Amino acid sequence: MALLKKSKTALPAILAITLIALAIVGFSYAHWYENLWLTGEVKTGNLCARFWGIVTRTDTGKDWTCDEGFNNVRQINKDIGSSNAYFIDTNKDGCNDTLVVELNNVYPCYYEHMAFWIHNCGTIPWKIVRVNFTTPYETKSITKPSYLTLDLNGDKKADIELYWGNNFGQQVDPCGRVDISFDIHVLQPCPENTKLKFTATIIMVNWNE
Ligand SMILES: [Ca+2]
Ligand SMILES: [Ca+2]
Repeated sequence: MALLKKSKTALPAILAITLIALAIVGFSYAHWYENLWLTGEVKTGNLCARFWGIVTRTDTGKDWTCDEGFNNVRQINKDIGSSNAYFIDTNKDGCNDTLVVELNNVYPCYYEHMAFWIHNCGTIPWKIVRVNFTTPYETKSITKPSYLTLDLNGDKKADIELYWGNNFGQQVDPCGRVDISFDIHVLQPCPENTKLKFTATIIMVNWNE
């Protein structure tokens, strides 16, 4: 009887211990999950990139020209063409994401070089993976340093060639920034007396090493 009585009292005790144990496990699990969540937040962090400062241009007066393939870049004694470049916020998130380039009264062989900075304003490193070039008539993407041509007036003939170089795949840490530059060479089919325009959008991904 004593044994039976003991076992009868032991069962609820075991259940109670089990329940407490489960409660402790549940409690711990909840805490662990919360910690994981917090850790997860830190790890996913805030991916932020923004253009920094201004776009510098080589043509600030007398024009520059070059030959095919950006060879023989030289300044000439005339100021006919000009360029303009500025940043816009296409998705209205308060952060400029796209570069607009305008070419005014340019002509075949006109050369321009532009440079700007992109700043890591977030909490995690990123790298540039793609640049999309858009005209009203076509979009082209590059994922590595590349030459490309763009049709800016819709006649299916390329009006400019571009060379976009550095910084693909380079890790940029929070608060860091990268200097990006590209060349423009106006080609023979370029229309006369026209303002030509294209945009470049830069796409980053988070990059944790
Ligand atoms: Ca000029
Ligand atoms: Ca064209």
